[in-house]
Amino acid sequence: MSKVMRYFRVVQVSLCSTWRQVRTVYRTGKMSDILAEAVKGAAAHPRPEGINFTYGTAGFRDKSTILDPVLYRMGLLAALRSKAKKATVAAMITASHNPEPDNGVKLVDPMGEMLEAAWEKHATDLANAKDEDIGSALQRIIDALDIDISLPSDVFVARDTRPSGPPLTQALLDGLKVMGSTFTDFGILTTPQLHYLVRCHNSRGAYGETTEEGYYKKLAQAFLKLREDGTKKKYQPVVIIDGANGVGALKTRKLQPHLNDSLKITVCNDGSSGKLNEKCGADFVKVQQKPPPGMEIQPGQRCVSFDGDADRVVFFYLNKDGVFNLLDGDKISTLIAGYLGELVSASGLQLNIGVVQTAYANGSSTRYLEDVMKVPVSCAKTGVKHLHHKALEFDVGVYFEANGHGTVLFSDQAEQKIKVASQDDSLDSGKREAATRLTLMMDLINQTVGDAISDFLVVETILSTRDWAADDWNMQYKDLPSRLLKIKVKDRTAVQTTDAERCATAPAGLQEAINKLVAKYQQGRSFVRPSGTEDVVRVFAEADTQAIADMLAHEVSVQVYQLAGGVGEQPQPPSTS
Ligand code: NG1
Ligand code: ZN
Repeated sequence: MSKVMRYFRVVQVSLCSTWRQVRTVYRTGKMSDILAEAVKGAAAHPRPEGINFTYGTAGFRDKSTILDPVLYRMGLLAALRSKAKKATVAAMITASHNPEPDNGVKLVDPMGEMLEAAWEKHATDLANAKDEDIGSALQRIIDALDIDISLPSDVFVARDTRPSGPPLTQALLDGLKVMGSTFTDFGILTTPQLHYLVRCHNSRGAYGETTEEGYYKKLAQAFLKLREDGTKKKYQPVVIIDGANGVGALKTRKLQPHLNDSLKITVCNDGSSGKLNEKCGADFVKVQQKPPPGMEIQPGQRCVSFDGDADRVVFFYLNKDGVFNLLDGDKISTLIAGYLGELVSASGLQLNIGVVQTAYANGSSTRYLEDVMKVPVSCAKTGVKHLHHKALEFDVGVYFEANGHGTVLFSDQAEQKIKVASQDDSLDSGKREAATRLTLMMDLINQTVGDAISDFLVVETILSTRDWAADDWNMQYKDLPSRLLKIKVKDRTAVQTTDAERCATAPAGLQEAINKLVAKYQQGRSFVRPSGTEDVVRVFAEADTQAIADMLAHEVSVQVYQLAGGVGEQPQPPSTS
């Protein structure tokens, strides 16, 4: 090295180390100010003694009356997450399908994904830190992840229609303000709309316009282009939507004008009288296997139920004999996978399509997908983040929970190939047309997260293209009867599972007992797992008749009650009347 070069090298090194020192002093100074402010701010959001909060499958969820300190702390954490990712993140205030007095919060990552799993622990630690320990809890996260506190942060915020939403939003904003974060409060949105907006923003508009109107425009434009002219023999463009008395009803009304007259939508349970999720909504319909009371339904009429934050959707109808038929997440994923599979074949593209389900998927749907449709099926743990993760393994990954929460993911490579094919003049028109329809389907599908409004439009598109009535769709395969029960136990973590929750590893003897019971029945299947959102253990059973599914679920419940520390009265056998 020449003398001159050496001189510059020395200057460079000393400048770098001086800069590092200045930066450290600046960061430390700024950090101690912020941490002190965060502790001071906690005085207005005191944490109650004796409660342990956990960031579960759907963020924090609890009685709204105790959540104020959690929201404040999640404001602090959201700002840190934004600094760590050097991008805008989001916080959604909702308790989804749970009763109106509950509420919750979940953080959304920059591309609209769920919060990275490794941060769930930080969220739980911070939520459980004593008021005076907030500073050190934040410091631990900052040190562990080497977050530059002097970076800017920006957070999008939205809530569902719960009356507890505004004060909880305020608590979250207080946390953001303490951190000096900028934010946009979008007010009332569906959960998937917020996921969509944060992705649009961070992709600098490549995913769409960062406005609520932009969301409706993107979906409606794709929907209208996919709609074919001509009268249909069986498909009727008429639906009734049960909005669960929540945000889905409000937002469907906003979508309607964008759809022109292509679809006649009647919205019921729109919040004008009933309570959120009370005797209505996707969860009620799925669990009770019946329509919400008060809905006037003609035989064959397609009905659609959203949940309280409109990220789940199920369809149902009464057949000509008035018998209730549910078209749940499994039927939706089968319908979508079948249609996308056809488009991919017609386009001539080499893309693998797979379906991801959970153990709650109806056994008939899994068999139909694997044996008849020849589509690979993966089983993931409950919670969409697990399904989402597995769906990324396919070029086109269709994932749905049986309860109606799901979407489709297209890999970057698949998206690229499809777009190129749609504009490739050297391809024959059939191939190009199929690729064009695939690009429109990609626009219609909210790839960030399950979205009731988007999924509903996807299903309507496929039914219309196939000229199918609800009955035709339902006939693809026949659901096995099933039963889902919940059992209260002293400590739900006493139940532990493996193999995507299909096998219980604790308490000792439980899985052996389940195996023995299952072996008694034709097509019997049962598994148990601790809920991630409620303080219960869930029991699922399936068999060839409803009476047997009910009996198996009951017998397994008794085993859970006896072996896993059941509380209250022992489960009673199902009534046979
Ligand atoms: P838990 O409470 O962990 O079973 C429920 C649903 C999940 C998922 C989450 C999040 C069932 C059996 N479980 O989870 O599928 O949707 O809520 O909302 O439906
Ligand atoms: Zn929901």
